[in-house]
Amino acid sequence: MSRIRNLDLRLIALPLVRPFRTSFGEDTTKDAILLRLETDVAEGWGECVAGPEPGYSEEFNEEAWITLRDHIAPRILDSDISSEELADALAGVRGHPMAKATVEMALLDAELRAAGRSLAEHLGAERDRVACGVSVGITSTVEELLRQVEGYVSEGYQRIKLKIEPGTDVERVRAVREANPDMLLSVDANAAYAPEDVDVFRALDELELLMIEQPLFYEDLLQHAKLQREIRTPLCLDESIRSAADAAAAIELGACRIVNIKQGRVGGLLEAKRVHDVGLSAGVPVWCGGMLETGIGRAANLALAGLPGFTLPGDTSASRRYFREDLTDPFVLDEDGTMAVPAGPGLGVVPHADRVERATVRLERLGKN
Ligand code: OSB
Ligand code: MG
Repeated sequence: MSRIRNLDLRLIALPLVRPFRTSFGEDTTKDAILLRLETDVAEGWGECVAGPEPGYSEEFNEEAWITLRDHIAPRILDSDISSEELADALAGVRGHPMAKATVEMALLDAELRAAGRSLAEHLGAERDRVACGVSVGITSTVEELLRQVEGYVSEGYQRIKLKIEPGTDVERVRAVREANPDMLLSVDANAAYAPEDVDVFRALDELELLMIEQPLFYEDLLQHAKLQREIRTPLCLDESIRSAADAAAAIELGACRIVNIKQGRVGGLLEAKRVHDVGLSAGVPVWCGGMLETGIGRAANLALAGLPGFTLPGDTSASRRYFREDLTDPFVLDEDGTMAVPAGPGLGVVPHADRVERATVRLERLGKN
């Protein structure tokens, strides 16, 4: 057992190659908290998936920073708590899954680095390459959307996901479908619709979509179950699934037929694996979502996506889809639309110190020295 000596909290801002617009907002930079954790024997890195605004979920950077500094750090600093024991050690902090997941990622990275084992191996990954899709933001025109989609298709992405919102939906999706008749195509509403919008979903139901992601309010499993009974296209839940228990409930209720797994949303990689296990034993396909992560969080996502139940292409896109220069060596899409699962110890990546420095907006060191 090794002692957790200190934690560096860092807020970074990294320019995106193009603005990313969803039904809840637009980002032009990736603003994220990075955590560097140091034990007696190793260092580990974690990336928090919260953004600057509480638009996707309740958590946001300023709040996650305070949670990490004032409520999480005091419970683990100078202790020899392991990643397995972390959830219990943090049980006194309700909620805040994204903040908790950040520490778990860094602790796993440090432990596995010390042990010389990869995260993928530790989680039970069975693949060394994973199928990748791409999430396309809401554009100002349909022409621009078609142009972006064409670019991603030519790069080899195996599935295209279009962000939609009320008023920017059926017509756009139909245009993309007509230009790409055989493409695996899905849509993501980020909870922007109401049960009364059922006609939109009936129209989308004609477009041979792989899935419709999070159409309705994030706390409403019942309405998702009712909508799923009205259409053939599988519903996929993202925001609504915050734990393995949520996944089991949603599946049993018939609220979804596919689950998007994001380690940050469910409180960490270990719970993400349990969500995967629920899907696998119920015969429900899962896939790895994304939150525009830098190479640090991307490495963790790829390790997770190597598990056997991840049978659909993930939002695990290449570094160049997001950043001109990633914080790590770039993740590259192979021509066949797959990406390699990192095989080195821990996350298998280390951020470049100079790039991290340049992107840093704020730094706070916690613990001794
Ligand atoms: O709903 O999946 C989402 C990005 C930020 C917040 C929510 C979502 C997304 C994406 C992008 O769709 C996925 C990615 O490429 O990382
Ligand atoms: Mg989503």
